[in-house]
Order: sequence, then structure tokens, then C-alpha cells
Amino acid sequence: MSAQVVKFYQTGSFVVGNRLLDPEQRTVQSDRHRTNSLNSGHRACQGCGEALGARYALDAAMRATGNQMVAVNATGCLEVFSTPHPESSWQIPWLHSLFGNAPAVATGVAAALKVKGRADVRVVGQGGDGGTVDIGFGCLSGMFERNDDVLFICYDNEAYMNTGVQRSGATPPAARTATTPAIGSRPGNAFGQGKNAPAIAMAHEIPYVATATVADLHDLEAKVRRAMEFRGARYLHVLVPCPLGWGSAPCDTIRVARLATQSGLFPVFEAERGEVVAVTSIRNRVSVEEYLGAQKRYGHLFHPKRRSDVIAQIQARADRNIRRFGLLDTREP
Ligand SMILES: Cc1ncc(C[n+]2csc(CCOP(=O)(O)OP(=O)(O)O)c2C)c(N)n1
Ligand code: SF4
Ligand SMILES: [Mg+2]
Repeated sequence: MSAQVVKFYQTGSFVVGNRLLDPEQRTVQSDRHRTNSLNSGHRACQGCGEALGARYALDAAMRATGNQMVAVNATGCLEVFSTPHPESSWQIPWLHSLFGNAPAVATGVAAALKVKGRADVRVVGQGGDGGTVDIGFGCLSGMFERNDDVLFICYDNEAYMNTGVQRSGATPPAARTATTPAIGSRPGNAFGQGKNAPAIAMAHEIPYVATATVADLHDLEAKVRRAMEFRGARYLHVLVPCPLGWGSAPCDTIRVARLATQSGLFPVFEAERGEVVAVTSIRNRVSVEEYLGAQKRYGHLFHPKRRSDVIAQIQARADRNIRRFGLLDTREP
């Protein structure tokens, strides 16, 4: 089915009301029969991007699989806030793994389902950036290499939030965390370190790799749907602002995620078997300063002295992403 052309009635707005779309294109959350995979009553902070992202992603995965799905969850905020024993906000078959082995546990579940002849039941693994790009990375790479039939979703809030905001391999340069304090001549996290997990996933040439943010929940759902059309290893990397760790206002979670994409710092794209097949163009380009200024973790770049040199280095990173992915190309595909 060709995509319906959406009319944007509000100039400068990103809002696309569900009622402007065909029913099958509407967000899962508009369906009163949605599974509510992650139900109310959990203990996430106000404005938690991870809670929002996980709710949309897993409801979309449930819809895509006809509710035949098992989720495996690494230790981290998502698990801790949702599942204080003996309570749980999950309304789906859900397993808690260790901090570092969620991809391996998900692989095991997929293997068991295969042995049982249950090809109809699909497996989603999920975790934070620490569980995915640091301690769980060996397991994840093995899952990719073997092309195990799992969709792994990383909710990237760019630090170990659950244990008090320590740096991870996904923490961006200059960001202040508990272990990268804003002191010295190069305050915050170092430049030239860390990992680009989506690029490394692509290097495994697995069937599907995509990025998304909570600023565009339709897009997040579409990518989960697309991922479920493939068999084998798939990876979805979702940027999820954390008001507590980022020092952003809880009401700004969507805005901050959008500034990350519109500045070019977080490219949104899809790749199949190692090749980029689609990118989301920047609609209203902003400087990185606008993004950085909304978060206290970058406060030391503005007070007590403005660090134009560091801000320029971060802008250069955004400009490189824009060049690399062609993010300013507005031509119709
Ligand atoms: C082997 C091991 N080391 C450390 C911990 C403590 N620990 C639990 S969650 C966590 C950080 C989680 O960070 P991330 O994966 O980014 O998820 P977030 O909480 O940020 O969503 C740590 C260090 C643990 N559970 N197991
Ligand atoms: S610390 Fe951050 S990731 Fe954890 S529940 Fe709070 S807002 Fe969400
Ligand atoms: Mg994290």
C-alpha cells in the first residue's frame, strides 16, 4: 500500500493527527484494543523517555506479531521501575535477564521456540545503552553474527541512569555525568571515545538496523513493524531523553529528542544488510547550542564562561552526521 500523503495544516508543527491518517496507519496507542504492554502504575520519573519509548515499541511489536511475543529485558531503569518484585507493569510474557546478557537470553528463548516448532512466537530483547553497548555488547555481537531471530531494542539515554548517572560507551562528548564531572580544562565526557552502536550493528550486515526517537512515535512504531517483517537479527536504537540524568525539564522530553534530530546530532535512518536505505530529513534545522542549552548536563559549556571552542566541536560532529547521511536532502524518495 502506498503511503497516504499527509497534510500539515500547522506551519512549523510536527503534529500529524491520527484522524488525518488511514486507520491502519494510525498509532497503536489510538487503538482501544492495544495490549498496554507496559501498563500504568510503574515508577518511572515524570517525563521518562524510556518508559514512553518502550510502551510504544512493545505495543507496536505486539500488534505486528498478533500478540505472539516474548520480551527479554536487561537490568536497568526500564526493568527496575517496571518490576519491583512482586509487582509488574508488564502485561506480556516478559523475562528479566542480568545486566549484561539480555541478547544471549533472548537468543535462548528464540532457540527454544524453534525447537518447539513455534515459529509464530517472536522474541524482542531490550535494554538501556549500558546493557546494550557496554556490558552486553559481546552477547549482542554474537546474536548478530549468528543472525539469531531476535529484535533487540536499545533505549539510549546516554548513561547508566539506574545506578546514578555514570558514563557509558554511548555518553556523548562534553556531557557531565557522575563519572565525567564538569571540572578541569576539558570538562565532562572526553571527545574521541565511545561507540556508535548502530554503525557497529550495520557492520555485522544483519537484515535490519534502524534508529528512532520518542520525538516521532509514528516513526518508532513503523520501524518496529518493519523490523518484524524480517527474520534473523534486527537492531533498533531509540534515543530516549532522561530528565533526571540530562537535567532537562520533564515536560521537554519530546522537544529535547526533536532538537537532537533537528541539529543533526542524532541521525534517524534505516539500513538493510549493512546499507542505508532511508533517512529522515531534517525539517527545521537548529544549531547544537539549542539542544545543549536545554540540558543541565551541558550547563558548564555556558556558565560561568562560555566554551565556544567545545560547542564548535560538537557542532562539527552534527555537521558530519548531516553530510554523512544527507540529512538536509528534502527531495522525495
Ligand atoms: C554485572 C552488573 N554490574 C553492575 C550492575 C548494576 N547496574 C544495574 S543497572 C546498571 C546501569 C544500567 O544502565 P543502562 O543499561 O544504560 O540502563 P538505564 O538505567 O540507563 O536505562 C548498573 C550499572 C548489575 N546489575 N550487574
Ligand atoms: S532516571 Fe531517567 S531513565 Fe530512569 S526512570 Fe528516571 S527518567 Fe527514566
Ligand atoms: Mg542508560
